[in-house]
Amino acid sequence: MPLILYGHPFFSDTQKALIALYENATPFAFRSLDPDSPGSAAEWLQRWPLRKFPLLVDGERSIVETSIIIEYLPLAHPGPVRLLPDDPMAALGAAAPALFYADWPHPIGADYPAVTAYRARLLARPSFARAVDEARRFRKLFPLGAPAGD
Ligand SMILES: N[C@@H](CCC(=O)N[C@@H](CS)C(=O)NCC(=O)O)C(=O)O
Repeated sequence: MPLILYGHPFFSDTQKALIALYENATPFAFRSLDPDSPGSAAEWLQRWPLRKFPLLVDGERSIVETSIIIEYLPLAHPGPVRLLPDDPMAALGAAAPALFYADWPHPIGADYPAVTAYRARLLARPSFARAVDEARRFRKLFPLGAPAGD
């Protein structure tokens, strides 16, 4: 049975789980929790009454919490791309998609070229670019408006 991921494409926690799955081309079915897919929400609430997403379902097992999902995937469904560095301290520093969204209300600016370049490298990564693209139609949900450049 393929993995099932429940989440909303515009939310950063969901995007982190999507990126982890895309990185290794792990087969999964995505159940989007947006108003156009009411069946998915009903299914999700049945599986996880605490109403938090993302939720990964692997057969009989439900995995919640983004970081646990990202730790679970290499153990249960390993692929060629390492999702976490060996150094546990380095593993605490996930930047995407938080850095992506942080720039919208507070542009990082020319004073921080390394951060700007890091953000650009993240966006150039196919797994993250795909997650960003798939969420594009939800940008109207961002109260302050999304910049045209991204
Ligand atoms: N620490 C959790 C946070 C999950 C979480 O709060 N998700 C939000 C969306 S990003 C949610 O489910 N909100 C719905 C609610 O709180 O009812 C994780 O990383 O998975």
